[in-house]
Amino acid sequence: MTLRQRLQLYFIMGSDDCLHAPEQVVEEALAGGITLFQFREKGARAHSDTATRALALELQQRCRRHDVPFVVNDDVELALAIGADGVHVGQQDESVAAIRARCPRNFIIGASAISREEAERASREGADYLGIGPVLATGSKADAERPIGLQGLADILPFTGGLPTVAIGGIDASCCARVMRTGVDGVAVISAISRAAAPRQAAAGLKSLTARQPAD
Ligand code: TZP
Ligand code: MG
Repeated sequence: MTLRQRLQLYFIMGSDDCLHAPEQVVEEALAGGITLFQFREKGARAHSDTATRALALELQQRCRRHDVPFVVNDDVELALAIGADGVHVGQQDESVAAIRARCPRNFIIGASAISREEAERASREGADYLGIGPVLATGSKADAERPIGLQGLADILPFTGGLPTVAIGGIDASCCARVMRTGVDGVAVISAISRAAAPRQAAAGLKSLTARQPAD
């Protein structure tokens, strides 16, 4: 499967995002068909360093059993130490160029972008994919910027240098099909799965809504 295909249903989660045990939520999300997982441990209830590493290893093993790539948010050292498949960085984190210079060639580097300029720079620096947003209002990121909307998303897509793209921010089953019609390769969600009463069913529903039809 190509990275572009892997972006179809990108689940992001840390312990603070979950209503149930993180291991259980990830297992259900995997059973529901997520195609990529990002470990993003932040917030008030986030674990300490030792516990973070232990949880990362536990979730990584579960992803491996389902052949789903495991990416770490922000923390390049943790990602390298545990042999993660890659890292995802925002604009405040280490630059894509610096990470590219010190990581194995097949290490996936994802970058966040909220504007044409950020998308162009990440692409120039060697990012493997772009996470664009927040598209809609989100309750899952304390310092989130103002949402760009579906039109804002569509306006950035021509400037991604052909990189695979995933939309993020406030996406759930009610808007997923509209988001996909902008031309992104997939959607990245936290709460639509992590806070769902039934994460497996939530993931499975999003999976079918993100499936490309032959005519697309
Ligand atoms: N980056 C931009 S929006 C966001 C991140 C990490 C949070 C997305 O969470 P949700 O619950 O899917 O809106
Ligand atoms: Mg970050």
